[in-house]
Amino acid sequence: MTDHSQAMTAKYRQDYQAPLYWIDSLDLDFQLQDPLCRVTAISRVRRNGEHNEVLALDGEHLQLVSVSIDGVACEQYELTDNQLRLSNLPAECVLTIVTDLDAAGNTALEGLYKSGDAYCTQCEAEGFRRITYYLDRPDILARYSTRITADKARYPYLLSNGNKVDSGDLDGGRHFVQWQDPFPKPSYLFALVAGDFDVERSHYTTQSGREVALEIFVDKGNLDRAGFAMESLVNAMRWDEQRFGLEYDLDIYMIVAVDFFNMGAMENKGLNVFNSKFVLANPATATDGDYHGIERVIAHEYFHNWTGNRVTCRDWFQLSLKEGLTVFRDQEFSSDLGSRGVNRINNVRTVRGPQFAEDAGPMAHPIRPDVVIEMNNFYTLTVYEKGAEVIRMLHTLLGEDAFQAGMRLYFERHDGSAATCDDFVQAMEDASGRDLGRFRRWYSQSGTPELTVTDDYDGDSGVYRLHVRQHTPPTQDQPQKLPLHIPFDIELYDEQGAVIPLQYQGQAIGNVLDVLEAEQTFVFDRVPVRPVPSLLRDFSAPVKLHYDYSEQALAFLMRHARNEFARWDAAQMLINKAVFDGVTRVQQGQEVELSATLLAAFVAILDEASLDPALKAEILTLPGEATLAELFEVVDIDAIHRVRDAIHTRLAEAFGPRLAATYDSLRLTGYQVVHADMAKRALKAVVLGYLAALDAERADALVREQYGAADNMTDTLAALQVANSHLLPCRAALLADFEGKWAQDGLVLDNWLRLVGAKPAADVLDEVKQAMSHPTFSIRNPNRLRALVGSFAMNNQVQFHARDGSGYRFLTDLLIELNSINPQVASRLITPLIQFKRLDEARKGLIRAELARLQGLPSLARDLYEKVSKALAQ
Ligand code: B3K
Ligand code: ZN
Repeated sequence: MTDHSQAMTAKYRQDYQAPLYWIDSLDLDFQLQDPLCRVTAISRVRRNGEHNEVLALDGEHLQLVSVSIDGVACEQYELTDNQLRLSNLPAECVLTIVTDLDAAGNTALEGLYKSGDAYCTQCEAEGFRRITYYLDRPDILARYSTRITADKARYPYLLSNGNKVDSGDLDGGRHFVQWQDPFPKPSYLFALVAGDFDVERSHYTTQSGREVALEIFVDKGNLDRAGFAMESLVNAMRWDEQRFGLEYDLDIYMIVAVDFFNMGAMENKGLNVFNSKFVLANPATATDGDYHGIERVIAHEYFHNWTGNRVTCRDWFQLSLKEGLTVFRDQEFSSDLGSRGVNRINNVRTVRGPQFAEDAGPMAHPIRPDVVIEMNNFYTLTVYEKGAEVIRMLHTLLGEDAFQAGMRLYFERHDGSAATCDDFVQAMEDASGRDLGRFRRWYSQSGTPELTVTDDYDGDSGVYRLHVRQHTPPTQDQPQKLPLHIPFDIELYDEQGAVIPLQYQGQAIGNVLDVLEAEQTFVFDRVPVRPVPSLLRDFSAPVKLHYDYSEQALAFLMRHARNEFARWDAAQMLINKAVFDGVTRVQQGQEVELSATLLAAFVAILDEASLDPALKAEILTLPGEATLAELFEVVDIDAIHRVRDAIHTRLAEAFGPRLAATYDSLRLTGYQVVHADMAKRALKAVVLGYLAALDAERADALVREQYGAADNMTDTLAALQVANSHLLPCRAALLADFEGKWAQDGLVLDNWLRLVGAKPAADVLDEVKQAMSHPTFSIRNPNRLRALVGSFAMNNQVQFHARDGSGYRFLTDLLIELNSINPQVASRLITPLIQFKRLDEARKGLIRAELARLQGLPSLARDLYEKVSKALAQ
């Protein structure tokens, strides 16, 4: 990166221009070899209209060998460190470019790189330019054919997109395979894998009768961990046919699990590449949570085949077009297959916690960003999770039938092309006849809207009024905000918990109110008593709700709300009130106290025999410290921690002997990955945590027993987590035992690394540093890093924010090292250092100094540059 200023230039959504040239087909030839791989790329280039502009091809970290145009060697090109520029091209030509690249030296894990012994690729967003010079933008759709040649013994499997059309042996122990992908695609969906694997095989017959071969490639010896991923794939294929009417379109669907991967997985056409974390599972190695994660990610990447691949994005500002929509689809899949309530709760936790924090920080952006320096920085919670909430709001406003009609129209109009978010909303609008004019602002406006609700009731007339005010506070990227179209789902209850029908002057009113203006009043009549309102049911919009609920009303909703999510949400609000109150008390040197109303409401949940244990577990799980921090203007890290702890202990005392009884009632014989059992294990883990708060000695014995007897990773880890978070006497011995058992297995060892990082004690950094010299730890492996350092920096609030600045310094030192190894991973880990606005002045000062240290680096990667400079501009 010699031209520093140019590399850091921001790109604006408004500047989009259609490409000057098209590329209709690309024939790739890969010679995989040491030390450099050779790539020959033959493209059919077609000028877009009449002009004489240069063809500027993207390329980075490549060694150019030769260029020819229509078979004639070309010397008249201009080469910079990120472009190959060709002038005076005919209207159509065949361009042949030969380059060399260093896959083994590619530690950024973008482009073609080595994961262990295998070659693999990651091209989204702009990694293809590290493979060959190309128009590396998503609106260039070409037909690809790919020929791969490599040593046959070391790389018996040579894979790429589409269908295998030829293969054969060559001299010198080498062989080749030729692939052809019939579907035109953008370069970011290209994939290549070469290696030696075990293969899990199955097949699927689509609803129209197409036979599809399914193949999952895993490292040798891991075949006993591939079955669940295969089951999930088949479930996803069936679900997409049933719910969305969408079926698969190639003869083969391949998934490859690799250990070195920057994110979860990648939806390359016909050849998904996965982080092995989201493929490999058996009861001994994976937790229930891991199984859920695999099911979700396998489905997510499969669903991209339509929402992302068949219809792709015109430019990267439109990323949420595929990601928000595909997350919505995977959420619906998980909800249709499992518990809708529990899924909703967990999705909302992510939005209210880390996504709201993103909105409040220096990286705030709309789900369709307006300006980007490094595209990899915009694979965010806002684009993905808030993006999915925006799709969910459309679904709420339109209903399933009109929404599906909108999807059909979207595919009718845009299949095989690159589209925009506006195109999507237009299809929804045209298919449903609903005016989505104001709704479109969700795509252009950043930040978290706040709804402030008051109400009044007139007993004589039976009229009840809800006054709703909406306001979006300014964000770092956007000072001015406009009113949005907010679907506001409500229900009213009488004092027995019966639903009061919503009506006005003889007209029934639906549950979803259209909040459109800055201030609006909704009037209901024939309301026989002052109702208890259940507001923002199912989190019908990604907003903060302010309504002055009494503790009694919240306890009432915890018991009576008809909707599982609303019951959980009432419990959250009750805890939030207690935390808010508790922090004030602690700051004044007083003890934390909980009201009898709150305690009784939580005891009643534990006692409710007919309640799904999974939902019980969710309700009884206190919000995390980072989420609680969202409640405060100035965050008192230590007070929040103490208050949360105290609430946990008070609740444990109120539960008393019920805890041991519940724990015993939840013992299972044998391990099965089915909802009913997962629910019991989840509740058992929560109860064990309360037991530890109540009676550490007793808990120590129980934890040892559970750890010793467990026949599955879920119970094993639940025991370790309680030992770790309560620093039980057994902690050191159990952790050492676990480390000894799984020292060779990186994925399982990640659990140990997470526990080490989360140790709630002042010496945690010593243990973290020691863990970094574990033979299975490598700074080059993103999973290991995220497990250890991510858990320390994101889930160990008190120690990471230690007043002496040691946590900040540790992370910054690491980021400096990572800046040159893997900037993408560095840029994810920096999050807790840039979201410092609400910390006290002393901590802010310490963090600013560390960020300044980063900013002073002579070769700061774009990824970190963008975030550091925004953070320091706060
Ligand atoms: N589309 C990929 C994400 C690529 C991230 C690039 N930095 C996985 C997914 O969302 O399905
Ligand atoms: Zn995705």
